[in-house]
Amino acid sequence: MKTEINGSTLELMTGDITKVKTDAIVNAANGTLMGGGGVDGAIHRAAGKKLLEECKQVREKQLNGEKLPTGKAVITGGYHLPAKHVIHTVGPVWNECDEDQEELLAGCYDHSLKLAAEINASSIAFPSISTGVYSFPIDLAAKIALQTITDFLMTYDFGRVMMVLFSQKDYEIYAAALKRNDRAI
Ligand code: AR6
Repeated sequence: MKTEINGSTLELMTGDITKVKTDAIVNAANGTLMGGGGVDGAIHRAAGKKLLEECKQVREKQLNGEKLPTGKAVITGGYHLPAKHVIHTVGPVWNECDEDQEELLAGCYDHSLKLAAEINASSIAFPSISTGVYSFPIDLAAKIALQTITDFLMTYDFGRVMMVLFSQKDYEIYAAALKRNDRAI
């Protein structure tokens, strides 16, 4: 499913993000940037050891040894991936009592898109951030993701944004949210 927003394209597809040839793919990482399970593990396996080495450098030099805060993003090379760059972001862990989590999830998409624009990327692919291990409800996550991407595309002349969903069920949830998305008017 594809929609045009202000001259750019927002596209939903099913697939494995490690196989997508694009300027940047986004990793649903954790604050350590040292890899993990889910899409993070898949990206590190496909990119090879040099990705972890660069992540260690980013931790030391850009983050002064601290963890990457939730909702923020950093960029590295793609190494053995077909994507040129990997943008690592940390989604919120779902917790019903936390009022900031919607804003934090929106921050993941917004900061990743802005980093991509800074390096003059014109294509980017996102996984469904926080909806695996971090248990964010996928209906709400889809709404936040698509609204934030739409708001960005209404402001920036970007190119192509893809949401790469790992199952048909996730794809259908995002497709329903895209049909309801009224931000692109
Ligand atoms: N391509 C596209 N999507 C994928 C792929 C893939 N190859 N593999 C999994 N997904 P998750 P989170 C989907 O758990 O919830 C890690 O351990 C998956 O089906 O990867 O943000 C990190 O180190 C789900 O829909 O990320 C963190 O500790 C979505 O990607 C933690 O998990 C996100 O699921 C982050 O949890």
